[in-house]
Amino acid sequence: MTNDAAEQFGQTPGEAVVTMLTAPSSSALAVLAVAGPEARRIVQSCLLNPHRLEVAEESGVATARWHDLEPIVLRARPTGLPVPYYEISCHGGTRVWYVLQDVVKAGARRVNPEVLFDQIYGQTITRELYVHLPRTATADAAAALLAQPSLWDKLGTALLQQLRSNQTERVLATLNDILAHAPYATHYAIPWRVALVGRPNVGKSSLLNALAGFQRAVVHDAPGTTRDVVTETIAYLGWVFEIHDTAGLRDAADPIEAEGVRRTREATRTADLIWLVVDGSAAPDALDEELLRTYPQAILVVNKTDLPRNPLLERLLANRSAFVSVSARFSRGLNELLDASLKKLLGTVRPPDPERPAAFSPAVVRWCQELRELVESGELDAAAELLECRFCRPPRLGSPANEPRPSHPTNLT
Ligand SMILES: Nc1nc2c(ncn2[C@@H]2O[C@H](COP(=O)(O)OP(=O)(O)OP(=O)(O)O)[C@@H](O)[C@H]2O)c(=O)[nH]1
Ligand SMILES: [Mg+2]
Repeated sequence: MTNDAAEQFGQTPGEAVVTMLTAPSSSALAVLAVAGPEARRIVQSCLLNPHRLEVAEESGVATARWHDLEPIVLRARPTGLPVPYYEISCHGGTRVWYVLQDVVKAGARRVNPEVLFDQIYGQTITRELYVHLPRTATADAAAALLAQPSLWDKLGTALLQQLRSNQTERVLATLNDILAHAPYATHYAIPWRVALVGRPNVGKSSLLNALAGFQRAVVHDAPGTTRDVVTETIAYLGWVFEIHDTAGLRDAADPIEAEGVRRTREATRTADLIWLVVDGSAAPDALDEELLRTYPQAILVVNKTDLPRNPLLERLLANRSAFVSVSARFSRGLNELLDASLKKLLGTVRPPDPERPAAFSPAVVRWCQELRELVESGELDAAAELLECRFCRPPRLGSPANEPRPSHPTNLT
């Protein structure tokens, strides 16, 4: 490690930081990362068998015992990164918090993963990957994210060649394509927000429960049952939907219900998608018509299709090019509803794409836009520099030029 790297690492020379790499959850296993000039001393002081740290340094990975006998797996990467870096895999749940506490007591500062990855990877695609990876909630989304550094590495090299041979049109076409897909790629790590709206008693809460697979929201045959926004997340084809069940929309005299209606309108403002539910067995009323006019972008969901359809509904449906029929009570039509939703959001029905370089975070979107501006204004040297330092995974500070490039810190062998 160079002195520069040590100074860059934190405000206090000689410090170490610790962070949780795995999402806080009731998982069986968890991983902590300890990094910084003091990381070695700190980790060693927590081990019952401190010599195991040397074994980890020699072979990349070793089993060891925490001072209270807890078995752990220790990974080490002594070279290739700007600072000493260790990973501790231990039991998850509440157990990992004790291990974390021990590391803090031994002198490490607890930080968010962003701080640690900033220091190790700088403003690069790899940093963006590690910051966003724990936020993904499906295996497909995680796979699509994990593929990004090598996809961008390859694409970056191709774009650099195109820049050097003045093929700016090709570079711009690629960047435009990536930016056009950014609105969905950013959802690898962020759920799609869906607001369930409709007049009271049409079966919104029942639909939420059918999708969640358990009785998340109270269902009742009295209109005005749901007062607050009730949220549940579900996964479908690798995407995550955060569904917000809302109070039935009507002019409510009751002040609590009126507040619920205000929150419903708020939820529709921040949603990526609106499901407007109507009761297929009942005659539509003026409120249904008004809601259709208020939310022309919504997917119309006709519920209670297990009951005979009310003939008066035809007039309401006649003005709509598409609608989805469901029965929340019998969990029918749910996949069709989710397919229609993906089609609306993505233009297609498919899982996150592990083969396409994607602008999957706000920072990556910004870099692509900056790159496009530089190419458009003919500043090709600056564009090449931006490509190299953000996307092409150059050897890191402190690693000799002939050393392999650093890879995923959990893949240390
Ligand atoms: N037959 C039938 N009944 C349903 C279906 N979905 C909901 N219901 C019934 O419709 C009534 C209202 O259901 P809820 O899910 O509470 O309706 P809601 O739209 O959330 O109502 P509010 O919270 O008052 O706005 C309940 O008696 C449900 O059992 C369905 O698919 N088929
Ligand atoms: Mg409800």
